[in-house]
Amino acid sequence: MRSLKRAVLSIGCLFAFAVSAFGQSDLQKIMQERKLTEQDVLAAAKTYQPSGRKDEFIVFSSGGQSGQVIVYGVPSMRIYKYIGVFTPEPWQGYGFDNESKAVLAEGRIHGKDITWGDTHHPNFTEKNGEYVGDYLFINDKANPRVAVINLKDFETTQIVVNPIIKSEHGGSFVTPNTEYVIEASQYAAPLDDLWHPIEEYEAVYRGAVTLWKFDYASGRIDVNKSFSLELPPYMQDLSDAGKGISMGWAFTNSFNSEMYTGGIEKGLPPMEAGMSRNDTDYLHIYNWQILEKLAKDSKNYKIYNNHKVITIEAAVKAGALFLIPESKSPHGVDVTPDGRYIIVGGKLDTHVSVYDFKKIKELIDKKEFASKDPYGIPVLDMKKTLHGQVELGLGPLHSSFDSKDGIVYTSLYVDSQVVRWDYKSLKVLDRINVHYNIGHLDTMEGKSAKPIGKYAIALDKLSIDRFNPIGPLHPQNHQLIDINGAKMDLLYDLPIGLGEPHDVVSIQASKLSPAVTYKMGTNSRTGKQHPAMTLAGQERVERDGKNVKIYMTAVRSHLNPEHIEVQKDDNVTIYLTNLERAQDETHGFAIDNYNVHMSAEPGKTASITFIADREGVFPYYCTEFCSALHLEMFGYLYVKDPNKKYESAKKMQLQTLSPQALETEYQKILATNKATDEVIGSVVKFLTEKGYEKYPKIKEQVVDALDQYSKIKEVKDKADAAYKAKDLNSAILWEYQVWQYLVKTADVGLRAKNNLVRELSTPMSPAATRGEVAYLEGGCNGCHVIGQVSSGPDITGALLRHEKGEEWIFSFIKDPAKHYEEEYVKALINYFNLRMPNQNMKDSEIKDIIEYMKWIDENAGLN
Ligand code: K7E
Ligand code: CUA
Repeated sequence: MRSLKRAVLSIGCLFAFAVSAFGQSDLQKIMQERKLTEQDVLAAAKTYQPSGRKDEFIVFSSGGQSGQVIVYGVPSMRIYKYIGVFTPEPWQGYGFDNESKAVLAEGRIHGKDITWGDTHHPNFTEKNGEYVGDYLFINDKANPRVAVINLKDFETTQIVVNPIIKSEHGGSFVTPNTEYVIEASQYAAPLDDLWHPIEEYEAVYRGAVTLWKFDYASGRIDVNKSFSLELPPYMQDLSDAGKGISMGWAFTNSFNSEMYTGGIEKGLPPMEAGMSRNDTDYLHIYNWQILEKLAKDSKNYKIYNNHKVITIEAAVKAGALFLIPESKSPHGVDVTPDGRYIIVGGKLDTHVSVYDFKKIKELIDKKEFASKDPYGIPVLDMKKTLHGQVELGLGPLHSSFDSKDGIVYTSLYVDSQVVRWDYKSLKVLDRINVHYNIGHLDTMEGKSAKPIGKYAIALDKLSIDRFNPIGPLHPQNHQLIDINGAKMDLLYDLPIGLGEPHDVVSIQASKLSPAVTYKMGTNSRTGKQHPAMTLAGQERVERDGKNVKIYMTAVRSHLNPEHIEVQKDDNVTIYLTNLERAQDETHGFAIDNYNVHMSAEPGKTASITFIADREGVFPYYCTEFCSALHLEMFGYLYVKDPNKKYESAKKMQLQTLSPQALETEYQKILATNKATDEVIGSVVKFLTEKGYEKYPKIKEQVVDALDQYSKIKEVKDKADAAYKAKDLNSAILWEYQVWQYLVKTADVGLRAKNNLVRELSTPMSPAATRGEVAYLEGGCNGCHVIGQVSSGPDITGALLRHEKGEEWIFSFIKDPAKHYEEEYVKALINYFNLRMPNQNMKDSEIKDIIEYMKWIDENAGLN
């Protein structure tokens, strides 16, 4: 009852909204103490999100070697989630429950579990080149794979393994209407998956680009409708899809037109020397719309590992594949929002090259080629296709676009800078230092057909001295840059302590509409109803030989069943359905020592399977702190060896309670329940009278509260029946269960009431707000509880209890002793056995407190 009373009291204090009242002088004091410049404070003001405030943009970052995706907000740079993708992630049960194991199993390569990934480039589904925000794709460079993440619940639902290449880099880039997800190889290797000596490099080793077909209806990549294009062993690199005028085309650069194969161990110059010998490498230009048609006729492709690979020859013949020289050791390739220009960076060049697709297309249409490469692919003249080249600085890599026409931002790896420039006029406009060695950068929705700009994020590879030292392995540094003004402005450093994130994509938060809970019984990895969905009352154990299936439910704060008995070496599957409908009421499930864990968000059904190969008693428990009685949310798994004889231990004789004592305890819990129920009654009355139904969020809470309340009847009947049968022990336990439901109802109900009062109360004036601070800081709430008589009188209505109330209260607070002899005050002193002390308030503070008291009176009806 204690905690409940306190909860009721806190409702009394519900006018105590959080108020921060830093005066100017306080701010300056803190700036001095913390050595902050005005610039720093401005940056803080631009990024700080007060409690409860939401971010404007959501950023999805690759998690690098962690094989995960990191989700954070802009401008706050607060991290929201790590999504398990290629790597087990215990919190989400990813890789520990059967449903997610099935997803990870899709990522096996030739039957081998691959439990890590080198994630590089996340990308959204697109429509007309704009981000849709219902799915996210991400590639694994190390083990050529692409994963699909459903943004309804931010869970990975599919992994596809590239059937022909050994490594990749240029994925996962999406065509303008999500027709295909592009994945280009990195290190050339034989496509037939057999041994071939390096001497056969030119003859047999190949690169490729795979076009994964995305099927919107199922939200999955359709492997059967996907195909690849064979490419020369030039070490293909990053890619981007054309749009607008370059719709249908895609672009992939490369860095080994030399076809150098190294041999440092044989005394030959290393790869790095041989691969940067030529002045130019090749930008690959291919048309996926033509390739799509070629993939329909078997004379155009070869089959490797059940997968169609269109030959270079067929692609060239159909006019679907061309090359253009690009500057030494190029890196990023980015198509402008209108699709007209293609911007290529060069790791060893100070220039970026801007290719004009119009010029490219004219040359292709006129069949005007400068030469052919050794594989017969037409090569276009570089100069004739260039719009121009711009000297940006050392090591230009990746580009991202602004909402302003022609404006682009490019990262300089070696110079550690972001450069703002104009790709139409080819002029450099501004540059800013970043810390340090930036790889990718991203402006908001900056790689879509409609960039928003506003902020840029620099993904810095090295953080060196920017953070507190945490050992030799340093975090990456994601820096937020304000790009609204004429000068770029560095706002915030976010250390990323999970792998090396190569790239991020950002989207307006308003474009995402994730679910709050699951439809009851959902298998989150398929989105379909789980065949083992278990509703209340359907909990059961089914045994078939050595296979034991347990259909379990979870709801605050118990798992059902609470005891499971199996025999040693049984094959056990536990299906868990979280029956909650309330937002954020997740239950986790683990069995000690058995390396199993699952996360069941409200409505989800998940399962684990294991061989009970160790005899003993194993507690299982809920792993999310889901309620006050979360620790009680557990049970026992008993694993008994059928081949063993067990001697039962002697029963201990414990003292039991006398019948009178039981009766007393029973009456006590009855009284407690009655009192609690009355509190609930008053809360429900308040909510109903004030029309809670008009407020959807509050209505949701009330529904949740009543859901708990509705469970009472059944339990109460059991209590009554037990009492009738003179089984007082059971009656008491069932009454305690009634109390559990009552407390949960009250808990949510009071939260709803609190929120409703906030909705209904009139806004506080600045004076009243200051007054509340003075009231709280002055410690007035030590004796006065609003809406209640406690160790001092209720201050509600105090202004009205006196003639010239405001004047009297002012004088009383200022100098209470002056009034001690007044009859009214004397009576109060007698009653409370306390005198109102002099709090030495300033006049202005007293005036503010009076304004606060007026506001209390205005809202007194809500108390
Ligand atoms: Cu430049 Cu893999 Cu996109 Cu890293 S890649 S930086
Ligand atoms: Cu459910 Cu803790």
